Amino acid sequence: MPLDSVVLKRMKEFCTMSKMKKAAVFAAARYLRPDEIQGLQELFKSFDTNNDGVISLDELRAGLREHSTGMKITDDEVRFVLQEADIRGSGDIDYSEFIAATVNLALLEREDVMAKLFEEIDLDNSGTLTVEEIEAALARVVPDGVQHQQVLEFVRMADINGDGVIDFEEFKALWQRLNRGDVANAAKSFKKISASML
Ligand SMILES: [Ca+2]
Ligand SMILES: [Ca+2]
Ligand SMILES: [Ca+2]
Repeated sequence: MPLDSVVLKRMKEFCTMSKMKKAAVFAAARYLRPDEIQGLQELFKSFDTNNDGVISLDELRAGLREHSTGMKITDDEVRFVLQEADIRGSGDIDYSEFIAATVNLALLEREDVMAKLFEEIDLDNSGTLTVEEIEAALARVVPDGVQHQQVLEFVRMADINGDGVIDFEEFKALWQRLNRGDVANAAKSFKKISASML
């Protein structure tokens, strides 16, 4: 059975995202209902052939080759996908990472998903996110964290009213902007990185 081309496209998109965006997608995807990701769950199982809950390099290679009939996928390309999707750096792709890499980003723009993610980051329940709160949230997802400069840039980009913190409206607006931009740029940048893949 050929792998759904939409899912492949999402995987490519994910591989070209910044580390910060990957962490955000990963964190938000945890708030989707099981029925919303059922197809992806089954796809994960089809990759995880030894059923140990993670996709190893060999399983990823076999899965991608099996699902992309007629297209050649090199070892370098498989390693590239593993490296980019393995956001927590364990050397394989676990279930949550796989869902993050293949989820429909439009689902993550939903008000309830955004609200839950915002609440999770807003540790002191102030209704706004500080640089420190965002850094702490990122550190919980990606073990080696994200560069301070990148977080500052993110806050500057999102902080429309210029008060130095991000409220929920600013958070939603930035998220939607990021998603639109990534869709447009992903194909181009991925081509550069991995010319013939998928
Ligand atoms: Ca496995
Ligand atoms: Ca806060
Ligand atoms: Ca603000």
